[in-house]
Amino acid sequence: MRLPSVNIAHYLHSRKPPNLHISGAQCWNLARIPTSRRHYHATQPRHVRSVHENLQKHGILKIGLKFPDPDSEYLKQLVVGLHQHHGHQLPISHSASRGWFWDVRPNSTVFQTANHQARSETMEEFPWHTDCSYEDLPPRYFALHVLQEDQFGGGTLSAMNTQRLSLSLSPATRESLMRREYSITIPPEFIKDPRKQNIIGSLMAADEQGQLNMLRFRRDLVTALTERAAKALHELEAAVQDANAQFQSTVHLTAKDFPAGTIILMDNRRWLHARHSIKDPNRHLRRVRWDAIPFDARPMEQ
Ligand SMILES: O=C(O)CCC(=O)C(=O)O
Ligand SMILES: [Fe+2]
Repeated sequence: MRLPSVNIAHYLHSRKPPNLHISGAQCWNLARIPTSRRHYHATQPRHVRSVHENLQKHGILKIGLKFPDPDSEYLKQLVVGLHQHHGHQLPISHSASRGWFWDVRPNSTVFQTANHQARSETMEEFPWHTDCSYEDLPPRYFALHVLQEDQFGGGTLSAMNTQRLSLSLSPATRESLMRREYSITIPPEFIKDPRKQNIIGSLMAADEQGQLNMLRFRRDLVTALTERAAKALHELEAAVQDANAQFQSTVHLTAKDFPAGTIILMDNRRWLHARHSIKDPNRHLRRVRWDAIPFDARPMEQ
């Protein structure tokens, strides 16, 4: 079977009108958008469509803003456009003051949820994961807007394609991962109802085309509830470590590839991501997650 290529679409802004070049594996798709119009293009149906199509096709997309955007206005308008023209559901507001946005930035004193430091407020490494695996309705997409890159070379963001990963698993493991035999603990800072400390569900699901390529995963939160689930989880973990060791299975975005003004958008079910530990306490990303839908609406259970 032909493996999907690792492909990130990359938009750059220049004076030319929007122009999308699709290139082969390992290359960038370049779309040039006028700088003078600032956030205006994020409201243009043609631009929003190309972002939507790239997200559908590749599940990962990189956009370079060539203008300062400290309030992430471009991203806000883009998410509204994806909602208006392509049926993406709007983000759910965080309790924090920034509405849809969450600041991914080291901070040891002021937290965005009352009294709890989220791990995105630390300088720690994040092993391979998808976001909000502990939610009944995990967001289908997320975006990170770099406001200040790590100037000391830390904080590399990596991405791993889940379809490739799934092809490396045995059929029995894939089948086990699709069963609702896993408990996923809700981190304390995200508990909404004190009576609900975990969810029960599957870790893998088929997409709308029936392709078994959707994953939710954050190892430290998952407990297998049966012996076969434990075996499958073990094989999944080993496959993630194997893929991690293979250069062609992952994309690594260093601070150099990911300077201030860059936005990365990802399909949270078709790509796992990881981040290296941060070296620069001033590194600052802004995150938005949207289109929260059930993960395993069509489980294959017996
Ligand atoms: O800091 C990063 O580069 C990624 C952050 C992340 O994965 C998260 O907040 O879930
Ligand atoms: Fe994440």
